[in-house]
Amino acid sequence: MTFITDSYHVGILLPHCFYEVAYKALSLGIMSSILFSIENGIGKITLNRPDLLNSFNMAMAKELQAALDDCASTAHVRSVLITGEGRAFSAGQDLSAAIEPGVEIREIVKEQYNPIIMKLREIEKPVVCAVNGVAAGAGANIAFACDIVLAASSASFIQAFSKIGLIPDSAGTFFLPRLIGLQRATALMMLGDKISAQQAMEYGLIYKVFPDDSLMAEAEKMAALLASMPTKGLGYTKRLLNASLNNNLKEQLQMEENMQDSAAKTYDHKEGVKAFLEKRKPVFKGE
Ligand code: T3D
Repeated sequence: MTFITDSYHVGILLPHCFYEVAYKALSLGIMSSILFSIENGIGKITLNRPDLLNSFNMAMAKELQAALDDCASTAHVRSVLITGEGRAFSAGQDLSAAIEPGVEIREIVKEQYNPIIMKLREIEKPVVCAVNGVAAGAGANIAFACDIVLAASSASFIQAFSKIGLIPDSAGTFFLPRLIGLQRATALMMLGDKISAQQAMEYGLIYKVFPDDSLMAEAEKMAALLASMPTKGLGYTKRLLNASLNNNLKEQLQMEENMQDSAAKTYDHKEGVKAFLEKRKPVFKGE
């Protein structure tokens, strides 16, 4: 049994690939603002400030960043699942923390949100987001930066920024026009209308909606499926999709050629083809 300690977390490593890492506010001796566990190849991150609708302060943002780093660097994590505790996914920035004396909003964006979005996009493992309730402001845009977004039927999404005189951050102005077109993105951002999970799915902002009581089971099933798939190939696919947001056709074709070459050299490609020819289910290792 091994203990890991650093400024953000304390954990216990157990044999048989089961890790349970509880993030703690060590100095205060209280549970911190996220829950993080690694089990069966899934890094599960739960935003855990339910009394404040999982709104972000610096501590929660840093803990989320640290958990994403752990998921990226831990080889046996092959998918990530993000959700929220309680009735909200996240109400975005904790507005009481943002008005504390000496707090610069530029620093909040730079230190909290920009690194979260970059880590979500740069981790070469699939990230599933299970939106369990309202997702507002940065909370909504963090969800939209994930790879596959599922939502409970009672969940809702709101670009709340305009209502408090701010602009949409956390890459909202990057992803929304690309996901749903300029017209809808503009209207949602300027008006700050709350939309239902069903509406978000019809717009193409999210992938699927499930009844409230089956969301987590469905999200865990999807994360487990992704964790059993060829991780490197999925990672290369994500790299290509990221690049496609800026590349021209010629650049993208070149990159596909390069990534296909890399994918073809993986263990999982060989196993996939072998299993197909032997008419059996493949056993992928993520290698
Ligand atoms: O630093 C910066 O500001 C820059 C970074 C910006 C990034 C952003 O995310 S800006 C956008 C910040 N978020 C918002 O403006 C959303 C504010 N919240 C709401 O609009 C609503 O609360 C919701 C639509 C999210 C949910 O509505 P509802 O009716 O379900 O709940 P409620 O009654 O409004 O909220 C419940 C409690 O949570 C309430 O506290 P109380 O009365 O029970 O003591 C409310 O004040 C609190 N709460 C909700 N959101 C926040 C919050 N407290 C702090 N910060 C919040 N964002």
